[in-house]
Amino acid sequence: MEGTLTARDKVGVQDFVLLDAHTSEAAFVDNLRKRFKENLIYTYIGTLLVSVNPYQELGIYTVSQMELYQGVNFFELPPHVYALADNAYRMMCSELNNHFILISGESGAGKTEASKKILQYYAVTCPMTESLQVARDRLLLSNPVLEAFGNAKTLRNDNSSRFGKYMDIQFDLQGIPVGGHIISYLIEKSRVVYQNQGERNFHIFYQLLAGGEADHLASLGLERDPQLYKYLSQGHCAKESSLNDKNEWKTVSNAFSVIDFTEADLENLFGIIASVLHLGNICFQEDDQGCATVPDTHEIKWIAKVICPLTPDLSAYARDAMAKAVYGRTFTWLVNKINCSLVNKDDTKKTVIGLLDIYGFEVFDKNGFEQFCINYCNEKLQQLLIERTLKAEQAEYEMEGIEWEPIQYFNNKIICDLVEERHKGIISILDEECIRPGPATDVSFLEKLEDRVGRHAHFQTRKLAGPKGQKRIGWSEFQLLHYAGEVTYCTKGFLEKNNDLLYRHLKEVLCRSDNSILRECFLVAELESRRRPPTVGTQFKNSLSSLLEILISKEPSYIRCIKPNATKEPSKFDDFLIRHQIKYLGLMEHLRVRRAGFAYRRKYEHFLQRYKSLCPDTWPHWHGPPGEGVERLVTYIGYGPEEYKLGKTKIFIRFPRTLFATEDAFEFSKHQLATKLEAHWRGV
Ligand code: AOV
Ligand code: MG
Repeated sequence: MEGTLTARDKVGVQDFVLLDAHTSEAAFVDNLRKRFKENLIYTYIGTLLVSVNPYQELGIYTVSQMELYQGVNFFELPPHVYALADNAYRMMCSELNNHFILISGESGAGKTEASKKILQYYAVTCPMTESLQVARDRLLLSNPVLEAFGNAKTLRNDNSSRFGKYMDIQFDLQGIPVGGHIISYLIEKSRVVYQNQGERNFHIFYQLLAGGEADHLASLGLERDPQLYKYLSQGHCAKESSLNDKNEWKTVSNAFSVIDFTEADLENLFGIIASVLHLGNICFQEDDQGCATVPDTHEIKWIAKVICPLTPDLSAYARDAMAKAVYGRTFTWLVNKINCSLVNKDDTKKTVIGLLDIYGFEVFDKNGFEQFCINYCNEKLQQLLIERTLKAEQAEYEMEGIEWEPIQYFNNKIICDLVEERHKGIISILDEECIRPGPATDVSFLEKLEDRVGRHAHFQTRKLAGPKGQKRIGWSEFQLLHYAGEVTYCTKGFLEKNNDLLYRHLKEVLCRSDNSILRECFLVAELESRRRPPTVGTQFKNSLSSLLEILISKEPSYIRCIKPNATKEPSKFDDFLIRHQIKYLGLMEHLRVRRAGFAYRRKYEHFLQRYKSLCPDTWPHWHGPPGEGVERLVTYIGYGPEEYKLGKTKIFIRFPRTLFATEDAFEFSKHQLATKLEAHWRGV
């Protein structure tokens, strides 16, 4: 007995549900820390997987590890991302239904790595035929391409995904991966023209310069040194030692050849990448009339001519808007192109596992329009989680015929409505300000918010808080009380970012470009249309609503990723930072929900299989119905009537300590058995 207790003290428990009831946040952190110190980065809350980024290679993603987890019951082995991936896969195969795995967490927490591990797991363990190998390889290789164009070095993560990603992996009825589909969300276009100190532009620019053949670069009019390009050097870390741009270029080039890109596609694509760099180097000076002139016209002549009638400031603004629009739409084109290569044309029935690698809750010192969108996205996903978790629990209790007390939980629909409700929500109010004639400003937007949603319980501004408003909110800020806590947003830039306008004559130029990708991205129909394109906020709202529709019909699995420290160091566990994430990831709440009914449930067969050695009636074999065997077993080991309930196919255990004690007894009996066997072998 003592032996197991010591082990638990040292390495913690592998499922938070096994901690004592009323677990405090401190106990939660403590368990996570114990495990992290032992390099045990995964822990469950029931079927949810919590993962702490180890910032080091742990040797736990080998093929033999994959084989170990293949086809094994979820709780039989230590927690692992492979166990979760395998469980979803097996359920999909046996029940022929669709699944998704939602991976969330803050920047640098390990979401993208987790999604890659899952994809690799399927690539290695799923059955395969020779003719479908190409489909599998394309699925795998879509990653480096998307990462090259959509990821960048930031202060928080050297390989930070600057877009949200949902990827469906399609399987045929034999469980072979046969195709896929990717949807991207809100690529961070502003990075194309500006980077903070210590950050870089998207990887692809640096990779092309470092790895491209000399004559390729010459044909694009590019020099090898990234410092020569304004769009690449503002963060002062163009040559980042931790990133190997040259090698990555090889990986990306190879990926392009597998994913069905033609020579012409690549020529056009890199023509665009090069032109963005040239665009960034155009400078404007003022002439006698206050208009912009371009002193050095060797970079690009045509664009400069178009924007000259503007002042130098406006010209620079137009130049940047054009670079952002071109890059943003090219990224969308790229995703579509990859999707074409992942399409499986055979129309037999397929099931899917969707992987959602999406930005977690963001709370910075200054929060802007981007954080507003990201946090709104998290509200929606939280709603999905609560609904699905509770619904699933409720359905299971009903199915098993178990009495059950409803769980109290905070329904964050009220916050989703505050943001998204038609005509009334913050996005609608923002849109109104964006289109109304007359001088709309970020200040008038704030006033309108105060006027229209000022009385909402989850909304606050400095003015509304009154002189006694102790909350530190600036005059140009508003605060939302999100399900995960308060976040203060600065309205500066909201209107401009939501509008995302591009001068009409620039669009005209792009529609008529020689470059066929640009012509596909900027359609003449858009110029001819009298309808205003939807704003960024509304587009995002619509795409989230479609995402939710995609997810709601599928069976969920969740991974919550945690970043252990801000310095990207192995073995460093920063309590403060971790507590913060536990809060924003809603983990305590999840544990509570998970516990409110029955902490644990197991199919009779599995329960019996594991613990049958504890009762002489069931050991070594029980020949009757498994439910009766379990009843015999738990009565023998002394379960009280309040501790458990027997359903139609499963035993439900109310308190973790009950299962805990059973586990202890099991470990002890194993130990006894081992000692006996050892003695036997020694001939004692
Ligand atoms: P993110 O996707 O959650 O951030 P990543 O998955 O890119 O974070 O992880 C950041 C870095 O942490 C990786 O580049 C690895 O160096 C390391 N890392 C993450 N998970 C593991 C692991 N399981 N084992 C070893 N190292 C790991 V962002 O895209 O910025 O929100 O937006
Ligand atoms: Mg990522």
